[in-house]
Amino acid sequence: MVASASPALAAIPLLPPADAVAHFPRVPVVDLSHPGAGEAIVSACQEFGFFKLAGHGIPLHLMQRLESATLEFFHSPQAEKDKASSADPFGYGNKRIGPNGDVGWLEYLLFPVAGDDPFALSPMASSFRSALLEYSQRVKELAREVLELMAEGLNCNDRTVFSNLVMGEQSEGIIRLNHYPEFPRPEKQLDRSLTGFGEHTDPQVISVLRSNDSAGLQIALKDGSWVSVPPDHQSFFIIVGDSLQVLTNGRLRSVRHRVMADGAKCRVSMIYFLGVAPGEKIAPLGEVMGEGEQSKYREFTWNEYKKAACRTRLGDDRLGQFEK
Ligand code: GA4
Repeated sequence: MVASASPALAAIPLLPPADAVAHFPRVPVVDLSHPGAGEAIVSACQEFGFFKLAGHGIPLHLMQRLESATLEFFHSPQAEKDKASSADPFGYGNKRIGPNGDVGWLEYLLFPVAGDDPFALSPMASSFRSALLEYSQRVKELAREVLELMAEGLNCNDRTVFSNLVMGEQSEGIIRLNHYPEFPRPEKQLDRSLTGFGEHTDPQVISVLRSNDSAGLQIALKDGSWVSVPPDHQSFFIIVGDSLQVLTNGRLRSVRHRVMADGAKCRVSMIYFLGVAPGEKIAPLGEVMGEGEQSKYREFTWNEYKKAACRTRLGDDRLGQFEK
């Protein structure tokens, strides 16, 4: 007998069951402490727009500190969590993603990262805020290192061409803390997979993702097929975003990805999205263009991109409208 889903679950689109999606047979791994990391980053970003980062030097306990504080928040009474929701995209959200009707089996917190004490005004406990601050500072420095190695790997004369764009005072960073809960008891027997976070590409330059040891992340390969990425709570996953695809005139590929929720074990992920400043032009950098190479995109600013993105659904191809 197939029991029917509770209303909370019924509203969420299904995804193919976990065993119908192949495991990523060879997840590219870059060890930051190895020589040749720059070339390895570039080749992974050309082929997949994605890689696993090991040897990064951020201690596990620092990641786990934020993970515990995050879980403590999500386990607090609903009325408490709702106090952290707001009209703009930032703050607490539940099932609804973005302004255009996308839904997924998750709840989340979204924070802008700007200034010296970006979370000072956030409505969470001070221990949560300090875990977030420590984590975000370390991950931002890590992102700098990755972007500088990437510039070297692309043979740029200036190794800071990418990092400078996301490290400025005005550069826009976002942290997203996602909680994909276990399904309610009756549904656990159903063996169904729901959309946790629907397929999309990230808008920014790069995203640095860390999750607990619970599966769910899937990426699309060049041929459009989906593979699931085995979780690794000690590593980060780096995701190339639309901005970097444009900055490199398509050499590095922004990767479509999604999260499947099977409800068996809760998944917690924390993602730091590193973006450029609002008025920054997003166009292929001279440093990466070959002699006489034409831009594949018409020029636009980050503000223009964001305005356009706000009118789209999660799965839409947001770069399409800027292609020549
Ligand atoms: C996808 C990546 C990040 O999670 C995010 C998302 C943002 C939001 O949640 O408000 C967007 C989505 C994301 C892209 C298109 C728009 C905006 C939801 C949505 C439908 C925080 C981001 O920067 O872009």
